[in-house]
Amino acid sequence: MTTRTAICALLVAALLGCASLAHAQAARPRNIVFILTDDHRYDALGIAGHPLARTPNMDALARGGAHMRNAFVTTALCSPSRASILTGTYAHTHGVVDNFTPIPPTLPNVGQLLKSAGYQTALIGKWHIGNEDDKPQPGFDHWVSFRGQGEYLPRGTSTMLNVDGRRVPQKGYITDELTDYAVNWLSQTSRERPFFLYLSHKGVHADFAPAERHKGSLKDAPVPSPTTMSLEAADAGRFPTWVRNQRNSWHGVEYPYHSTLDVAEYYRRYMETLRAVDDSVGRVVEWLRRENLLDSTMVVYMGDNGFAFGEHGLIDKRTAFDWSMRVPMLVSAPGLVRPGTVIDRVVANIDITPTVLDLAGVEAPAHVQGRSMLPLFRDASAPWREHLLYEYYWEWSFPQTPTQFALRGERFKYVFTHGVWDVDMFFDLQADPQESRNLIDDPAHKATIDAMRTQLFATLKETGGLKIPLYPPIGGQQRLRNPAGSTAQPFPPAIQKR
Ligand SMILES: [Ca+2]
Repeated sequence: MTTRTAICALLVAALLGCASLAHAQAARPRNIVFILTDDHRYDALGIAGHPLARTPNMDALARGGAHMRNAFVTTALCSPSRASILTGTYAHTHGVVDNFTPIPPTLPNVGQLLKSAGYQTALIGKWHIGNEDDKPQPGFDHWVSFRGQGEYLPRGTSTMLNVDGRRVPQKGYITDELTDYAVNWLSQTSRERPFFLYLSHKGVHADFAPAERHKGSLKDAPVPSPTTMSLEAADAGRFPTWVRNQRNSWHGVEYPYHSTLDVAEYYRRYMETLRAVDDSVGRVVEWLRRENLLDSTMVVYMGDNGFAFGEHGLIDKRTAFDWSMRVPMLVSAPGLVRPGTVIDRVVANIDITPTVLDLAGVEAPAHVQGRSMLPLFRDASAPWREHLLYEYYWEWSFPQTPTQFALRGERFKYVFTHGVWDVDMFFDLQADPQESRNLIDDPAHKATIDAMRTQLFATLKETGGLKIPLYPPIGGQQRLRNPAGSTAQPFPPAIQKR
């Protein structure tokens, strides 16, 4: 063997060694850190180019792994989305279609499944499934939560945390305090078994309250003004009557929360509040780095739904517009996800449970309706779903948003509205990413619209969704209109007699 051949042989052996090491790392169970934030819209990230975003830690997480640019939730509302994350099922399967209904005990959550497989597990932060109940749920060795939405800052005895069943006063700003609890628990975990941390922030849910250190930090920053905000834009875009009417409602720019709220200022406060969540991501990642655990841990960051700041004349979430159903999703998993990966396949909250189970080598139960994303991490062109099913069920409390079912593909979206005398919606997101033109009556798209409607109902049928979950009304209704705002809007031209 010549010297050159020997060097080549050594290089090949070294490369093979690296490959088998990577394989061994990928094959064995890893630690899992799942960080969930509340109402974080998909584009509110530095890497997404948002002018108000100050998210260096989230950006670094994405750069070190994957940015899932077409990540969605299957229902854009806190409790239903969380129940879908925890069980890997659609809202029509778990039945949590409002913020009051608990997950049925027949559907084990991902904590239970990983704990049974030997993981050390903790849930720290917002649970908010089943209304005000914050008692420890099965599947978590350690539990830190609070009732309902929780509070950003302590307010005497009304802001108590539930720590493993004990009432403990909240001491400080909630995002920082939850991170303290998370890092403290991580520090106590054994290296003998993998861990699963579910860190679920209250931030950035309304009413936004930034940490003291971030207050006013964006006060002079210009706020993007949505091109779809005006009534003229809604008319020109051929939007349904319910969309044009909602602008003058609790969830509209003309009467937001039945107040005179300045939506641009509200947006700044939201982005300032997000900065502490970014700090939290940085602290958790730094702890993993210091403990030399980054390489053996998958970190997933995502939002539970989006939020509008004037798009289509609306605020809030619930609808099938992208600002509502699309969320940030960032994945770091050294050895499994190459740094700088960008994936545009349509992934969702229901894919989280099957993905982490796959990583842990645990078979997903038959009821799981999402898919493991691990094949996509290896090869972004791997076989995958073409469209994602979205659903939202009308709520008594907020009657301005009707029941909606939608199919979202990488290019097209079809939205079927149930229970109102109105038109549906169809968007070409490649040509019109801001969803400014409803193409439902465009003959050029008729064949695609018909095919997507057929597929929507086929998907609903296959997944047991041809039913409307219904519960008795709870609480009051936010149904007022502002007499000084827009009047009732006419029927869309498409359903006026010609
Ligand atoms: Ca939410």
